[in-house]
Amino acid sequence: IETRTFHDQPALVLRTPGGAHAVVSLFGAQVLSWTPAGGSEWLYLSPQARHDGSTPIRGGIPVCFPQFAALGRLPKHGLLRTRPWTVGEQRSGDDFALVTLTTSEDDASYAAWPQRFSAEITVIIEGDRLGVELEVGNTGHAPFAFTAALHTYLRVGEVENARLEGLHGHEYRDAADNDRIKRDSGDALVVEAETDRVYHDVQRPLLLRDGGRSLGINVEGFPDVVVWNPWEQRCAQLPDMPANGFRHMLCVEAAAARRRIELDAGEQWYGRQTLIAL
Ligand code: TA6
Repeated sequence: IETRTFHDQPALVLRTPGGAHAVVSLFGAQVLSWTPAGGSEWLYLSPQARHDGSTPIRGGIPVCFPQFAALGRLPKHGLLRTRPWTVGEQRSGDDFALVTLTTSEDDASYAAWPQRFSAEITVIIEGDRLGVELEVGNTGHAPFAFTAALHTYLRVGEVENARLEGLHGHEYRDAADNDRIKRDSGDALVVEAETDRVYHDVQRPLLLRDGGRSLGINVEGFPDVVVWNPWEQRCAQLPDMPANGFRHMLCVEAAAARRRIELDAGEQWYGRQTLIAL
């Protein structure tokens, strides 16, 4: 584990003796790159992403808290993806490397959302796995409620050729179609148009097939799964995405979006997403 600059911003670089590798930016505690041992990059980072601290970084795994998307009055995706985090624990062994980053309320967050909280992101790489855990504590004296997500941008060869399995039969809210509630009926989701869905109460692991490689996606604590691809038109409106960027990414996000999570004073909550290269 070493602290380095990545696109001129401080970042932690994790490596295991077996060849797994990840980069975690201190800006937003955002994982920006992950290569499993013996494999290839699984995270999409836009080549036009801005790394100057002025906007969220487009790609990797942005942390959304205490608000997912525009489900409230706070800035989109909340308050944590545009601030520097503090490095906590760093540990490595024969086959793993682990780092923890922390943050808590400050004057700006308190002005926007008057709550006292602690947030911790733990990133672990181990052989063919990447684990990312968000832990939230209510350090104030009154309960609060939040929505959250690990907004994971997965890298795919060609999005129309990728298949996401495991969502069959689930209800979802279709944000690309006036928030209509629908039910998934295909055996695999193939993205061929703008897609912005919140799948409710997904208990099963998911499988993403991308040409010759596959990725298992396991989630604990986050009840929902968001699938997002902006497709051509919306992608063209994103200044930090190349015109064809949407073809090489698919967001599959571990989320708590449908219902808010309520946390009493002094309580903690955590949610975890584990990616397994197969
Ligand atoms: O998670 C899906 C979503 O909420 C979409 O609606 C889309 O706008 C995306 O997040 C990206 O948001 P951003 O603020 O990073 O451009």
